Amino acid sequence: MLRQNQSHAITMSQEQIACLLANAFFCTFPHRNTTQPGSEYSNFPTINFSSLLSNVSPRTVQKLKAIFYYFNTVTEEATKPKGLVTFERICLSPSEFPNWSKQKENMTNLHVYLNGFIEKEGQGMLQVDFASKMIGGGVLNQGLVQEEIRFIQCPELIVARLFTEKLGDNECLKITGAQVYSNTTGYSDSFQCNSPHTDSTQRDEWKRRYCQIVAIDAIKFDDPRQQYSEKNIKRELLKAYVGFKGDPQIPTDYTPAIATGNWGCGAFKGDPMLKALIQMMAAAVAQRDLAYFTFGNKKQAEDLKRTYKLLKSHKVTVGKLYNLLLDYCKHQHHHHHVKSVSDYISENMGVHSSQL
Ligand SMILES: *[C@@H]1O[C@H](CO)[C@@H](O)[C@H](O)[C@H]1NC(C)=O
Ligand SMILES: *[C@@H]1O[C@H](CO)[C@@H](O)[C@H](O)[C@H]1NC(C)=O
Ligand SMILES: *[C@@H]1O[C@H](CO)[C@@H](O)[C@H](O)[C@H]1NC(C)=O
Ligand SMILES: *[C@@H]1O[C@H](CO)[C@@H](O)[C@H](O)[C@H]1NC(C)=O
Ligand SMILES: *[C@@H]1O[C@H](CO)[C@@H](O)[C@H](O)[C@H]1NC(C)=O
Ligand SMILES: CC(=O)N[C@H]1CO[C@H](CO)[C@@H](O)[C@@H]1O
Repeated sequence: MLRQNQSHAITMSQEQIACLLANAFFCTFPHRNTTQPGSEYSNFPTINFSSLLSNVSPRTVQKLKAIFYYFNTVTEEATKPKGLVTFERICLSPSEFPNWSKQKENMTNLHVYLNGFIEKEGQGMLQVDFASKMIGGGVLNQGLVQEEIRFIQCPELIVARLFTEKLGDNECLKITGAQVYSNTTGYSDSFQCNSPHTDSTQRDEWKRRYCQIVAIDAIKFDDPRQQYSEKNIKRELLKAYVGFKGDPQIPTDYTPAIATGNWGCGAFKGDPMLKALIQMMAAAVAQRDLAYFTFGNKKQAEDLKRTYKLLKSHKVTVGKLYNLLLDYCKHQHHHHHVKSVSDYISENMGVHSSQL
């Protein structure tokens, strides 16, 4: 079990995963029959497939199609995958938390992509899963946004629900070696599973596909104004940082860039610009470059490029940007007609650069 506050990894063969998922499909895991508060596994996601099988809807039909493509591929002698997959829970202790207002790092490189997908154009990079605390979110239910789609394309990810306890604020889950089994298009009600997919991604020396995904869960804001507070900004920074932090054994020159986008900005109501800045700061402290996908949103892509250029040309460090964001939170609390975070920063950057 990957329990809270224990950094630990599990590596399994793809065949073992298929066996566990076959059991999940038939709902054979004992003790995993209730999510009642206080019950034995209340702090874990559900794993048996009963909710998927019993709620017939266009969404679950598309999901099951992908699940069947997966089982076909893993049970056919000719296509049976013969590699491994690693699931690693990474936890930071308070002594490893950055002190954001004091961080002197400059912004790393940022490349904004108007089109493209994290899982496709982000190949070879560390790919961000906009996760739920309970890994996989609504994958075994009606959910069909970024995380759930990824888990449906790569059903091996679903097995993480068997052993990954709810993520704490200082933790992430990294998955190395997952394979894509289905070709899909669309999301939510437009989601369609089109055909089986043959994944020809190379394998590493552990026979894992060169594919690394990191699950980080953003805060779900009931009221979007809640995000403009020091406590919540710090929480999101820490979460992004634990996800982005490289392996200390591997030199930064060999550490791939991060492929991400509007993390926690849909149903979770995050402000896309604030979330982009938070991820830029975490990436800077982790010394990694960012590829940011705006999924066709042209205005956002331009705003982001402009803000990034400004930060670079003013040599704004992580600590300086952090202090600007805290000032912005105060401004938010004192004014009725508030500026956007990017407008506030461009107007106040000069003030801060002369002060610091
Ligand atoms: C995990 O560690 C963090 C940081 O030390 C702490 O705040 C949190 O309470 C711990 N959680 C559990 C469940 O022990
Ligand atoms: C759940 O399963 C356990 C072990 O199989 C059993 O003891 C328990 O009574 C079951 N609980 C419910 C609510 O079905
Ligand atoms: C972080 O830095 C600030 C400013 O110097 C200081 O007041 C604070 O105690 C530091 N926090 C930690 C956790 O070290
Ligand atoms: C940030 O960039 C400035 C010059 O633009 C340089 O002097 C400084 O050393 C850099 N800081 C770090 C932590 O690399
Ligand atoms: C996925 O399916 C779509 C629609 O059927 C098709 O246009 C596309 O070429 C397919 N992609 C792959 C990688 O098979
Ligand atoms: C057959 C079985 O164990 N079904 C359970 C699957 O999980 C859900 C949610 O935990 C339970 O409600 C089912 O009883």
